[in-house]
Amino acid sequence: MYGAHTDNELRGDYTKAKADFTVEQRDHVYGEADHALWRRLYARQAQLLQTYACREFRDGLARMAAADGVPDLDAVNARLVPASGWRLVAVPGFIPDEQFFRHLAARRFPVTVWLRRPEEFDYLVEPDIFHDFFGHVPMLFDRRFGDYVQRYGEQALRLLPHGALPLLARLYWYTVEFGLIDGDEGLRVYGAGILSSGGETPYAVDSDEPRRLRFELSRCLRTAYRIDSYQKTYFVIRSLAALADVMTRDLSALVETLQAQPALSPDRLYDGDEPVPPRGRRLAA
Ligand code: HBI
Ligand code: FE
Repeated sequence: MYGAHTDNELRGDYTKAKADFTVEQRDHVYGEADHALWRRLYARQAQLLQTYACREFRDGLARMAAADGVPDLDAVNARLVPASGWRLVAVPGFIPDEQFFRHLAARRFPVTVWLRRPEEFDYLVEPDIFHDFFGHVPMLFDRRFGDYVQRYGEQALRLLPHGALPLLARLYWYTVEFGLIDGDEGLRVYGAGILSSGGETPYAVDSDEPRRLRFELSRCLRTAYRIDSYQKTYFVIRSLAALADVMTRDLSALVETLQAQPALSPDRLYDGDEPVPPRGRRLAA
């Protein structure tokens, strides 16, 4: 997916972007074909949610009322701001790390304005409005998750000048993008990269192929990730409150220690890992 290329060949129109890289969504025109594609994307993912998405995601999605076409960000803000203090801002696409973290730290979530083409129904490299909106926004209705992302933005902004981007990007990747949770409904998904993908949603929860590990902050910060295939390792949190708690401590010292250590491979287990079984092999309650 994305994470490595901020410099060349970005697909969006950056000519009208302001200093903070935001644009006006109304300057981007969606045609009837875009709305039709949106409805198809939405319908496919919505049908997977009841069994795969965590409750907070399902609740958030229901509050967005965005099944009928490409959503208007301001209309969603009218519900999102009172619910959790988060606000959506439109961006041309991938934006520089510092600006991205600045938005998160201020409880503003950047949403790409353009929608993929029909031939990219299943896969695209850069985040589009379907990934950003359908994948990320439902969870932002949850205050605890929103606190986690804001605190992540604050710490990332502070640690970025110290060369911490590789570590910070892994943490975002394995939680906000590809996170799993096992709460009272069993193993479920909260990560946007999974929930905006038709193929990876069942794979992440049911397949015997990838490793699923109990979330541990330093293990996660050290683990390299794949951008060209489904993940080989997922990290499983116990609750969103526990995730938010992780980010209340100052990560400076930990990051400095881990920067001196080699990255871990996503393709194998290490001593001390605590595997979590796929849902398919779990005993009935
Ligand atoms: N910009 N639009 C957008 N979306 C992202 O997810 C994003 C970004 N810029 C930087 C960035 N992500 C990375 O720094 C994080 O994934 C760590
Ligand atoms: Fe994303």
